[in-house]
Amino acid sequence: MERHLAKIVILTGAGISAESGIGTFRDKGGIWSRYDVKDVATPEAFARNPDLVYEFYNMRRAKVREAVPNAAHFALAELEAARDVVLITQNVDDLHQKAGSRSVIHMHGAHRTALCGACGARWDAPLEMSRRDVCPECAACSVRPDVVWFGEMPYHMDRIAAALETAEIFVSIGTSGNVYPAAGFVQQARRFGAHCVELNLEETEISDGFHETRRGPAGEVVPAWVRQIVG
Ligand code: BJW
Repeated sequence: MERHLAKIVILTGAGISAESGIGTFRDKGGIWSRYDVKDVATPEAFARNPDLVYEFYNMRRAKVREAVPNAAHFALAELEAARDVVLITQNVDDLHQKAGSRSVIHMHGAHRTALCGACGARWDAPLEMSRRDVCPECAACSVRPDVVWFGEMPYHMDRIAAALETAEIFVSIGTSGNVYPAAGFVQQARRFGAHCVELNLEETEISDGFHETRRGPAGEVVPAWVRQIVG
């Protein structure tokens, strides 16, 4: 395989933003140890108690606005400038864009946009979202965070499937492999012949599916891996 010319598909998860001060979900002290998924990250939770869900995302949106990218985000932006890269993130922060990545597929949505649950319009999210907000397109009071909750279909699945089918290298960075369909991407990419690499602080649920695993903080292992690819 001509590694230097390969098409590289990258999947990132919460671990890549950990060193930027954004908490992960399932690590010790993570978001799901402080909040019950069923209270804040399902459509049913939003229907039952929208104020709690708005508060949860307002708090996280405010934190993300202050955050700055780390060496791992910058290394991936450098890689994108030098090679054929498709960058898929499960994260709803904008640290890849802040680091200079131009084309990012946000499969679980983004803090920076608001979504109208009635007409599907999107616009820049206000810092504080509330049930009083009105859609600028259709005037409905159905404004919600533009994120994918459990039981909802992740975004851009067609583009992602096409990328996985043509990947020569698939790299999974800082994701625990607990949440599908993202946790199944390594198997998809592998089936189509990609060399699969996992970069993570620890072993994960899906480590066995990779040809190669490297352990360590993203801020160290990602720049090292990128240097090896770019030369
Ligand atoms: C470091 C580090 C450092 C730390 N350096 N590394 C039964 C079986 C199979 C599937 C299902 C099932 N029952 C239900 C399902 C489906 C369900 C699912 O997967 N459930 C499982 C929990 C069982 N999935 C869905 O509902 C999804 N939709 C769906 O499946 O639609 C149908 C469909 C079918 C077929 C094809 C296509 C579609 C929707 C999932 C939505 C997930 N939403 C969330 C919230 C988004 C908004 C928000 O941010 O609030 O997405 S949940 C949360 O988990 C968030 C994340 O993106 C996602 C993944 O988490 P991630 O990124 O992996 O974080 P952690 O915390 O888990 O891991 C961090 C990792 O970093 C760890 O490994 C650390 O070691 C590492 N790390 N510091 C490097 N410094």
